[in-house]
Amino acid sequence: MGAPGAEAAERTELAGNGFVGQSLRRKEDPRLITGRATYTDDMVLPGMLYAAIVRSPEAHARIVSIDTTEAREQPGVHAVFTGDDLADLAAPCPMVWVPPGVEMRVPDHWPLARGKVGYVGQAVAVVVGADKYGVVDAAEHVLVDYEPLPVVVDPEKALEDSSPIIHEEFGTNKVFEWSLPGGDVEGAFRDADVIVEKRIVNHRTAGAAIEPRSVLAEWREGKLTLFSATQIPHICRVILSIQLGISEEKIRVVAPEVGGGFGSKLQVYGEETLACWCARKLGRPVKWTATRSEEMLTTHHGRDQIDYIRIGAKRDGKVTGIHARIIQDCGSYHLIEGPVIPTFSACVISGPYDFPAVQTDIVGVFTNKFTTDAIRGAGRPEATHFIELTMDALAEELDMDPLELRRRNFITEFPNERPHGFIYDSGDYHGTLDRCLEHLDLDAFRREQAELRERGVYRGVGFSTYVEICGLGPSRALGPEGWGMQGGYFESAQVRVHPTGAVTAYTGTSPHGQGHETSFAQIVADRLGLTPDVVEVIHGDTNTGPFGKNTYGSRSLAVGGEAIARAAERVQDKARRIVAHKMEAAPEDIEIADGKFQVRGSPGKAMSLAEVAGEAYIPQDLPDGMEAGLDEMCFYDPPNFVWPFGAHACITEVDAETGRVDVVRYIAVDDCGPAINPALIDGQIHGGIVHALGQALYEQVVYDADGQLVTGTFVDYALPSAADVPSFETDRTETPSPTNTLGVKGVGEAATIACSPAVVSSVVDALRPLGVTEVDMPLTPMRVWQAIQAAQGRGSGPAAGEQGAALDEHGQGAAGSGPTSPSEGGAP
Ligand code: MCN
Repeated sequence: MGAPGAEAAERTELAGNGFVGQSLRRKEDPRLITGRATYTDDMVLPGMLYAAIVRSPEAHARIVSIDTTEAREQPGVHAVFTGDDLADLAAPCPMVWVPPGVEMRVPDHWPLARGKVGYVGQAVAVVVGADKYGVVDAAEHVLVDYEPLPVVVDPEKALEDSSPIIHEEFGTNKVFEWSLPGGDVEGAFRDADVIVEKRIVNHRTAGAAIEPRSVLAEWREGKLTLFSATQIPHICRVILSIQLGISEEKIRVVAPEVGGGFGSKLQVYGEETLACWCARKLGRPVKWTATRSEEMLTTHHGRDQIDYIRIGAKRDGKVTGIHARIIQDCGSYHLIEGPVIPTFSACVISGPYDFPAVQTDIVGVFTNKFTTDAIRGAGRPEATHFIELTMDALAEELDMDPLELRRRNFITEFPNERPHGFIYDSGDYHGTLDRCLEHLDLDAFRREQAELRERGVYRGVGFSTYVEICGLGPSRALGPEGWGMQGGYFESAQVRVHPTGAVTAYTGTSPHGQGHETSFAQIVADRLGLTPDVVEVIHGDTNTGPFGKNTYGSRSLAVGGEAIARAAERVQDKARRIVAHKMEAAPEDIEIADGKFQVRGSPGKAMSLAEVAGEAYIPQDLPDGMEAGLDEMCFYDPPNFVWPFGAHACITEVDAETGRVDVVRYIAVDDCGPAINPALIDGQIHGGIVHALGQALYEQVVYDADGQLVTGTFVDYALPSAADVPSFETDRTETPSPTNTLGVKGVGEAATIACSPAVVSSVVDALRPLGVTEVDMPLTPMRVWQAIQAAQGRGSGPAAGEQGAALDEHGQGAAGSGPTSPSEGGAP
């Protein structure tokens, strides 16, 4: 179960022009901000047809009959298909986590429902026709007769014996149960002087990428091309090959420009398979693009955990153990990896603290909702949230400063093997907290807070010190014989110097906003004595470059960037040997200076990369035994995960009359190793904070008791805008990871993992004089106001940890109301 040891990677001295570490502007931005980028929905192919999907209005029902006659007769309609028509599919949508020794219940999940539906929005038929809007109208004419079945949406109720069963074949709604223990947890609680316990609801959220999902499939001469707004083109190709029963080399998957994913496009959705199947059947290209409501209904959701946490400690604050029981709402069917997500909570259960014993017990549950799967952070935001809020509760119980409690328990020695077998690679947890406090000046804030309170203004500060696991990851740890993921977790790269000296770098990663074209070009440029603008980085097309494992889990730099660096170093090494041969010098004496390969200290004895390429591609005088060409590949499988960390502080002001929360200051100090491009890191941190602020304050996917999605549009699902957040104060420390030669760790999810407990804790700190000790996210004005009323003994607001609260609240018309919604300002 444990990760393999962190074999120290030797860090190479960077040769060349020192572009690594510079905040270069993103190479990809000019086309993005001038509207010249091509997204899937922009594409039009000759003879292209459009698909519209008929979706279930019922959360749980048997399909009695589907009558497509009328729909087929609508103008422009070429075909209408149902689940029965797709009987020739070789396999349902796969779920790729098969944990060894665990009974995992995986219902067949077909692109079009067969016999029954388990969630509102489940696809039951597809209409294909010539007109984009005509097919939507025609879909209204598909008549489906449903026999409704009892619905269950609350995961804890779904586990009760009296609950309706969603998949009769299993006789239970339990998806799986497994534990990740480490050390003697029960002993740890026996030895503890103090035990704090909490129940924390980490509610359901949406990825909410601005570009909705979109697919365009084309068959030509026995070959399939799928253009898809996906994070995982290579993985998608493997899965399509299995589902469609087509040999993999006949399939090309292209991720054109992808307008954000945030995990929600780390998926192979039924619509991807369906478009390919329809295109093959009809012999015409078929496009489908989700409407925003379809996106909210049927693009996987995230979080949706109920967490029961216990932390034990001695009187002096030294923690003795942590135990978490996680109830994960999986929705009614799986997509590719949903059930594994809470395992990532378990990986970081120790946080940055030296818990001698840890244990996570996870139970996955079917409910009549859509699938949950990876959304930015995937399991680690949930864990940070429950660890940090429980540490705050422990500090309260011990009457100790919460930062002092953290400092007493920080891990200080690295590499550090945690009780459950994971090895933290490197860290300096005091360092990031110190830096955060340098920015904050806590004493000054406390004085200001006291003065403001005198005037009835409630400001508070909250902290989050976190560690995360990313850089997925060692195949030995994650693969079939490790956790049971059915795949490898290496990354691939190819660095090709063309005969003229131009350079193309192919990466198996598939960026969709992270800026790999820039940062990877910086890495290659330094190794080949070039400037990044002449290094072209190609990604997202299974027909170019080697097989890759794509972008998620903040893996691209630590695994894909390392692969690129290694491939570039292989090119550099060959170039050195060619130059040494031509200059009659030793390869070790060739250095990169002034953009050339030169004999050390002899600027006159130098060759440009173009000259080296000329020698390599017109091989008349190469060293004996050397092959022609200058083109190198690397498949890099890391020896360990990487473990970024940091300290965040949030200051909020709460209007005690209305419950409105404003974020006044936000300070983020993160450590993701040496920066390749500091501006890209800042961008990732900014976006990551806003993502988690959204969850903490505004966003919630809400289903009513009948399984109807109530938050189906951006009117009901409130995303924060730039106007709702302050200007963030970011800083970094740089502690290299010994896992890779770049020393880097991931940063794409770090801020999302860190942020939410700092926000909640700051609101509790603000309202402490009013007696508020806890509030569950999202901290909508209604919830905060109710918490104040309850603490003041005026009425019964929903206590923290009550799952039902969101639904009741929504029923009263408050949940999901956005930061700018007029309905939320006033108290009821
Ligand atoms: N970086 C760097 N130096 C470091 C660390 C990182 O310059 N020491 C840079 C990298 O070169 C890269 C960027 O930071 O350009 C992010 O790198 P990394 O942490 O490796 O993350 P990934 O590229 O693998 O991105 C995945 C991550 C995830 S899991 C989600 S979810 C997410 C995220 O990135 N979704 C995003 N950031 C997003 N940003 C945008 N704009 N859109 C999304 O959908």
